[in-house]
Parts: sequence; structure tokens; C-alpha cells
Amino acid sequence: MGKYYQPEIECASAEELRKIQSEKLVKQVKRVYENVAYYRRLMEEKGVRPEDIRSVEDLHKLPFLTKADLRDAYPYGLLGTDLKNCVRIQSTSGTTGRRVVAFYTQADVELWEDCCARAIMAAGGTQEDVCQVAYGYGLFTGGPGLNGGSHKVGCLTLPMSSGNTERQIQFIQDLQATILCCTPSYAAYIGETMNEMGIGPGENTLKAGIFGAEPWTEEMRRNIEASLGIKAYDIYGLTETTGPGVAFECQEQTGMHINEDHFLPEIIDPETGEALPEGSKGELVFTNLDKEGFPLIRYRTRDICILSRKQCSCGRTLIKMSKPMGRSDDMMIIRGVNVFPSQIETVLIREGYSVNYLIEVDRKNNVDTLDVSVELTPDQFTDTVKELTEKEKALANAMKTMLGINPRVHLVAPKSIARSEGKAVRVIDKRKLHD
Ligand code: DLL
Repeated sequence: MGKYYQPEIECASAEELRKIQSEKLVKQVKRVYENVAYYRRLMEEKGVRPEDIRSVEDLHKLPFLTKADLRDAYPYGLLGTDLKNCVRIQSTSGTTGRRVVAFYTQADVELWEDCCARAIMAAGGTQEDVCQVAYGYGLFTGGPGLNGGSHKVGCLTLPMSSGNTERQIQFIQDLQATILCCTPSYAAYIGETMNEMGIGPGENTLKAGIFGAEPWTEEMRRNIEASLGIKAYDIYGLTETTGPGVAFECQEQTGMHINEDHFLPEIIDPETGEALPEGSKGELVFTNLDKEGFPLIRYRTRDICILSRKQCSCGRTLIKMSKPMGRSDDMMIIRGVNVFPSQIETVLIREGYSVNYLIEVDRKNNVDTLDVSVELTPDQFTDTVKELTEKEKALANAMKTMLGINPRVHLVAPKSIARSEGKAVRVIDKRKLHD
């Protein structure tokens, strides 16, 4: 097996790729127009018809989709095919508590796994490898995506899911894992724990890691590489368009190749929506060129990055995206889970609390912490510690149900959270996630 999973695509000439993209786009727009009433309405409002889209040059004529559209159309409004043709869902949190539910046909699952297989091979993976998948399995796309990719490459796959670090380390050692897939913060934690257990970087069989789902810096890459004695590769993706494998890093480790035969990228000005020329920094937008179950057209990711077609030493011609440099909305990624301040606010209102609150996010020993301080109104305020502790616990539980992760809740005295004179500062993120 060579070093590319699908060399005919990964190393195609720019003209070949353009041709594939244009043909797929024309078909996809027609299909979506016919099958998805929600998007047809958006196209009608913009006065654009499927016949107006003849090639990728016409992409800018089409309307955008945003997370708000996903919320409005929840759960079936953006289905691109009959539900009976779908075989799977995956899900993630949405902006105001409504989940994003993405549907997959068998063909969608196949193309998704192909993308992950490309990523694994770009990290040096072959049939000889033992690939330990320590991303979460379940509704989160990380585990299922890399699991599928690992099967396609023919690696021996260890479907560990996340957590239980000692067992992770035991499997790495006993089954001689060579590739580790998990979030970068979990990789750092595994590395640290191994070192504490006296297993140095040269004393494990790991050679590569495929880490993503959250922002991480070059400094963090160097730390992980040193503690585990591996090469650490970045991988990017989002549930709405598929999951991991939308883009992946190669040996050059200077940005991620986008699987642009499936995900057509654009960079736009997040304020005006205007498409920007290659090399500009802006919001990444994707069009699913061939997904059937949940085909999104011009979906605004809110991730800010730069695209580049500079020649890559790995031989792949697929366009590269820089690491995401931030977001154009207020989404935070905490312990790999997407969290919006609006979700926390929704819980507070529902539970009868004031919206004077402060969210503090930090990272200690490579683990993210989430603290939410909530001001009590004078009539809620009590001196009884027991009562307060119980209320804090109940509120933390309600947030856990909404967010999927456990916050620490602090109920504080009336008027103790500083009022701002301009925009309220509701979030303090002390992690330094972007270079
Ligand atoms: O995080 C999919 C994934 C799983 C990617 C495993 C890589 C590995 P969501 O939970 O929908 O999907 O979150 C998507 O996470 O819009 C980015 O803001 C962020 N993100 C994903 N990968 C990276 C990365 C998965 N490599 C959102 N670097 C995206 C920085 C990332 N941010």
C-alpha cells in the first residue's frame, strides 16, 4: 500500500479537481433544490435557480446556511433524501440548546471514512499499524470517524473511546499501538501520565498521533511530540459537514489538506459575506459536494482561517487550510465539547436565575475547567450553606444535561458580579489556544 489512500484524487491536477468539483456541484444543487424545501426557499428568495449554477465559479450566487438555519429546520428540514435511505445520525450541541443532528446514508458514511483513511495514511498509517482510537464514541463524530478510517486502511483498530487513562496506557503498551487518535488535550494528558508512570517517550511503540476537534498551538504540538515520542498531526472537521477528516495534515505539518472533492471550501468576510481571494483570512464556508443525507450548501463554519494552494512537499495537490485562528461567534470548545454561552443562559432562565453570570474557562494539567458564577437575587439569597450547596448542585446538573459536560457552579451574592458599561463580559477564557 502506498502513502496515499486515494492518489488519483489527492494528487489530481488543479484542472482535474475543478472539473470534478464543478460536475458534482451542478448535480448537488439540483438535487438539493428538488429535495430540500428549506433550501429551495432560500434559493428562491435570492432569485437563483439550479440552472444558474454551471461550475464552481457560480458558487457565490447561492445562499448561505448557518447554525440558525439548522436550528430552524431541526430535525428533518434539511434532509436531502428519504429518511429510509439514511443509516446513521451523529450529533453535537447547537446554539440555544437545540442539538445539531446530521444524517448519513451508507454512501455518506463511506466517503467520510475514506476521508479519515486519507488522514491516517498521511500520518504514515498502513495495514501494519495498530490504531488506538481514544476519541469519544457515540453521538460525537470523533470515535466513529477515525474508527471507520482505520478499518479502511486496514489497521488493527482499538476502539477505546475516551477516558480511563490507565487502561489506555495499558493497551498502548500491551497491544503495541502505533497510532493514537484523540483530542490534543487528551494526548497531552496521556503523555504526562505515561511519563509520571515512568514510561519515557522512547519506551512506547507509538509513532504518530492524529489530534483535532479543538484548537491547539504549535507549542502544544511540541510538548505532545516530546512526551510521547511521536509526530503529532492535526485533523479538522465538523459534525454538520460530516465529522473529522474534512481536512488533515501531512508530513509537512504546515496546515491541513482539505478533502475538496467532497467539501468545497471558500473564505468569506464574516461581516459582509463577500467571498475573499485565496490567501485572505476569513470565515471558512463549506459546500458538501456529494453528501446525500445532510447536504449543506455554503455552510458557514464560523472558523476563521486562511487557505493556500502553495505546492506541498507531500505531493498532494489538495488545498490547505491553516489551523483555525479563532471563531466569528462565541462558541467555546471545552473538553472537546462545543459550548455556547447562550446554552448556559437558557438553563439559568429556565431554572429561575438572573442572567448576571460569568463563565470562566481555564486549563489545568491539560484538562479544561469550566466555572460558572451566577448572581442570586436578594430574595433568593440565603445564609444557609446546605441550601446553597444543594442549589449549586441542582444547577450544575441542569447545565450538565444541556451541555454534556460538568461545570462547577458558584452561586454568589446579589450585585457581586461586576456590571459592565459597554458589552457585558460574560466569558473569560484563560487558555491560550491560538498561536
Ligand atoms: O470536532 C469533529 C472532529 C472530531 C474533528 C475529531 C477532528 C477530530 P464538532 O464537535 O462538530 O466536530 O466541532 C466542530 O470544532 O467548527 C472547529 O471550531 C473545532 N475544530 C475541529 N477540529 C479542529 C482542529 C468535531 N483541528 C468544531 N483545530 C469546528 C481547531 C477544530 N479547531
